[in-house]
Amino acid sequence: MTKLPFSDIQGKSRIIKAKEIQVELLSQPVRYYRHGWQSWSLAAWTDPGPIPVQKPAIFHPLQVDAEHVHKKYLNGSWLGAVEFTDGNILLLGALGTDAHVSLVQDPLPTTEMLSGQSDADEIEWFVAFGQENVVFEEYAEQLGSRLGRTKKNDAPRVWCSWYSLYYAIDEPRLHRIFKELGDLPFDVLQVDDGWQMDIGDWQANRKFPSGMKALAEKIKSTGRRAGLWLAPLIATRSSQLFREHSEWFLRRESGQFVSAGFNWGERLYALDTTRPDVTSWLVALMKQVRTWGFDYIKLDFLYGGALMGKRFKDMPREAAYRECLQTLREAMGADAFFLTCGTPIIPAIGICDAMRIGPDVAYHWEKYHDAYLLYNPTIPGTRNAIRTTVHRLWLKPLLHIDPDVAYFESKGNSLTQDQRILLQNLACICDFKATSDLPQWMTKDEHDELRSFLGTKRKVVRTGRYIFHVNDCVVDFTSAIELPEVPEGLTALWGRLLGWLGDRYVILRMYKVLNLGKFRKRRSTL
Ligand code: 9PG
Repeated sequence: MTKLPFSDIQGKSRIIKAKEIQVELLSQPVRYYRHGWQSWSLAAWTDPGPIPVQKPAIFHPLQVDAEHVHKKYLNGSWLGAVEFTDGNILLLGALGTDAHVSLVQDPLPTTEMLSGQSDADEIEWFVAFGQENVVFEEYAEQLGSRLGRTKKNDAPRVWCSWYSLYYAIDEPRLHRIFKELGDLPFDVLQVDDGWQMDIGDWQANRKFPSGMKALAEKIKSTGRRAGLWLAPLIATRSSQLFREHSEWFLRRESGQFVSAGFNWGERLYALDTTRPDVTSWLVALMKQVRTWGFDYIKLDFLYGGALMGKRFKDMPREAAYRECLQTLREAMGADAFFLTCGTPIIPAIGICDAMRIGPDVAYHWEKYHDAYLLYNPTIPGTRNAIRTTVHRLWLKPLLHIDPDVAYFESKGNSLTQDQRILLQNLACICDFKATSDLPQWMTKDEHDELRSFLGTKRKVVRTGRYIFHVNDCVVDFTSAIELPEVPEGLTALWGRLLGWLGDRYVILRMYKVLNLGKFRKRRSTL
């Protein structure tokens, strides 16, 4: 254990090799920067007290780091920081994979400490005190020189099928939309979830009778790159992959399958990516996608490759994940644009071109039951997306950061104009422009706004933690940042009941029915 007195880091940053490290704080911090594990997990400055464990627990593997979610003290993945009354911050950050930072009390004498722990051997730690932007910039710089930087050109401008159509995609509908997008300046048309046979079975389903090669060709005939979504590291129990190769899936020491959470109305399982047969299958899959003609590849639910379990190769879980990403990258080729989503953050640096850095946006700002009853800041919702994304902007020098899509259409959208404009400005701040809006649903003005958004670069200056000047307009994200109040009394009880029902799938199945209703309604307007 390496102990670092505060006086050792005043005025200079330090890089220290250790398996465990503790940095003593001189005074009580006023805020704590918690950094969630993967794209969707919360990253935010919060009060230094604990916040409730988000619910339902069945989602934990796909929303947080399930290994640390029940810890009573403040903690985060790879890094942690504290802010003092004078506005300066102290950051402790790992420069490698498989590390965790907590804010702990040393009982004798009572002092608080930032404590870093590596699950692997000794790693390098970055420690710095000072102005927030300077400290994070230096941390990113150090990460970049060890893990790599992948930002080359501007990020492509993307139209993505998910946020307007969800599962309501099929061949004729997509063909029509590709045509209706006309000459809007998109570089990529990306087909999201809904084309595949099952999660695990990555062949075209019945809705795409001409197959995926024909679909990619259709996109390319519009003069754009073809993009495709896959979730290659997980599978549902019903998939052919799981039924035929259950031995490929990650298990615990006890032999039980490791849960990768719950989605698509089903339990999810994760591949053991250290098995040679799994690696060959993944390589063949990536090559297949390239052969079809897609070269913008959005790989999602990637956390599945970094869950705790007993692997074929005995190695730390995040190092295994990084190795798998490297294999995927090599298989898809250096010329493919590789977007990671649902990805553990630090292990993906230097490998992918772009990374989703927050939860999904949605047509709503925040849902009462998600925010206040389940206390879930990870679930899709625009407020959740903005909050976490704004807290991860420091990653920008390393790779393209994806804040998820911006909306222009107001039809069927419960976001206010101001909230939509916040998303549009966030896209400009991230330098990553994507939307899912359908031309036929936009008014003439909305269509023009989208064209100008895609066609012009806005000037961005950051003037505060949450305040920016974008083309001389002040953009203030404060309204998205605050976390919901901690539920008490009856609300807390009601939340617990809802979480319990969720864990027993009752609510989740109801959700599926409700969502299907939503998709049907949407489809009928197409
Ligand atoms: C397709 C979508 C889109 C989207 C991805 C991902 O339960 N969850 O917490 C949860 C989070 C995100 C999510 C789905 C579920 O969305 O981020 O862009 O590709 O999958 O299914």
